Amino acid sequence: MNLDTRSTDAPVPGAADTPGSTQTPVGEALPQAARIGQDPLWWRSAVTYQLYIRSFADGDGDGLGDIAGIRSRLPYLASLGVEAIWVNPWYPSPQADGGYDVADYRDIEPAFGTLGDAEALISEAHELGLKIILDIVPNHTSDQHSWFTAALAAAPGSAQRARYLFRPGKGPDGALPPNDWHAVFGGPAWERVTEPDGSPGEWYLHLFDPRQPDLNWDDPVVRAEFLDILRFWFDRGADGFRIDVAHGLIKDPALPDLGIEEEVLMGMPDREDHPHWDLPGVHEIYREWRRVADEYDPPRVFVAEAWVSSPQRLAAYLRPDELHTAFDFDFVRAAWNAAELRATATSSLQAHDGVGAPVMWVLSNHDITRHVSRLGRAGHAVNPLHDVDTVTDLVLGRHRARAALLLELALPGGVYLYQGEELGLEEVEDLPEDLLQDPTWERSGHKERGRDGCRVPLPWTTGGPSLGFGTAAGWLPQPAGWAGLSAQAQDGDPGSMLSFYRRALRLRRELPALGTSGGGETLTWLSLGEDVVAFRRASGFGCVVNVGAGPVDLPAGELLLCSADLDDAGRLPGDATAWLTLA
Ligand code: TEU
Repeated sequence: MNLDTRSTDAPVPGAADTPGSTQTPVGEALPQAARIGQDPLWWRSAVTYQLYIRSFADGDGDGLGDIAGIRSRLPYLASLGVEAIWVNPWYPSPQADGGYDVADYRDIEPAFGTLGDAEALISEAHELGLKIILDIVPNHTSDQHSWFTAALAAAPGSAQRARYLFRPGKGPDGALPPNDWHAVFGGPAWERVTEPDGSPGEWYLHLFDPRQPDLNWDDPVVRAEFLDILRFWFDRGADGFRIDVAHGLIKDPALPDLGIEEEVLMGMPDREDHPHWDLPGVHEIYREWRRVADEYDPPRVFVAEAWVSSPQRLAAYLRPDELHTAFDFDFVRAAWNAAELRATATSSLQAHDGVGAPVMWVLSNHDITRHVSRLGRAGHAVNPLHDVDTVTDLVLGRHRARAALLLELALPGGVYLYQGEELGLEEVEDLPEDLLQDPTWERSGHKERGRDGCRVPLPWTTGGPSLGFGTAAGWLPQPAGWAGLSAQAQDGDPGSMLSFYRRALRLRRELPALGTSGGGETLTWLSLGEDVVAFRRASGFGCVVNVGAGPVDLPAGELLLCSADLDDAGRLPGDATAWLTLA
């Protein structure tokens, strides 16, 4: 596609004009929570807070976060000003991959609580006006799921094995894997089983860890099971689902070799005709899911985690009869560079507009290096999601993180925040090797440390064995400096990151140009200099991001919020964002 990266005053489509969308400002007098609670299109513009349950708050003192911890912190989330929460997988699981190895999709991991606790959390969130999104993992189950243990006990060719992707090996004794695919966490994507009679047997596919066997989505039993799981949680009040690895469910039935010698850990699909990422067959699955979501009142919603090769391929998941939203990972990957940020926002907005869907902007999640660290890397020509760079300037990173927040909150669409970013937490890059739990560490042969550094338990207070995370030490240790970054330390300090997040989120709710359901709005880029990303939205709202090092003049207007103090001449300093009402 032709990306318009010029800094012109040409209008760019923003949130789309879909048949169901509303352009009327909804209930301005109501508190945001009530407003969101009543708006069936809340998902088009909501700010959603991601809860990595293991690391959010530990209610029972076992070192692991849990539902009791979340319930105790709901008032904090409501006062932060978010409108929805997304909870990472909380189902019974051996925790081989932080809960993304699900053993039972209709219950709660005992270490996290009970089904009753989950139901209580859902209703308490709703009482506070917060929507709640759960996480569904359809690409694979745990190897401890009853389906997989049954498959291992059954014979090759059985109905039980047909739910997964079992194949004979290659070579005279079948001792070689069926093809050359690599697992995302490292090593081959196939594991050989021992048959019930003790002989070496078939192989099964696992695109992630061997303890996460891939399901066979060509089996109607698998399809029916997941429709029922959706209903199970929708019936209990869940407002929607985040879909894990939404682009991975269908594989080329010929299972052709990839022909790639070198492993690309946590890599991106690098070609449009990839044999196991983003195959056209996934779309029929989501059309079926959409019909289930639409049976409910209000309709339930989906957000896809889909790592695909272009904004157009992402938008294909968001056609009106498919999913509602998807994370915008192009924005996550964009370098701190005006041309690149503008090009990324433009292409994302245009592609989404083509299908009438809002963009979901993201800076961090539980899989990628925290953005305070990414934005604090020396150079910033690139913005690696995983690599560790020894030169990280956290002061600069936090400075830019504030600017980046105002940018994403000002763009049309919704925003996902990752727990702890409101405290300005950095990636923890020096966790002792013997504590690392991400399967990537072992599976990569200790080449990649993995994602534990963004999953360290949150600091709530300035003291205690885990800085208020719980009454005991947390499952990963926190850096000493996090006492000063705790919610307690930042609460009431007007200059803190936490206060800044609260202010920005409040203003987003109050300004008529921002945080509405959208519909037919255009965003107009303004030319304010080579290092400046600037745009105008409805009602004369303006956002100016200075990604350069030196100060720039602001356009005439009333300053609403700034991520840093203006200089003595009233100019916007480097690495800062201003919100204004343009004159
Ligand atoms: O992540 C999917 C994942 O690992 C992608 O980052 C991957 O690089 C991509 O699919 C390749 O195209 C999800 C979860 O967010 C993660 O925590 C889990 O470990 C993973 O799925 C397996 O369930």
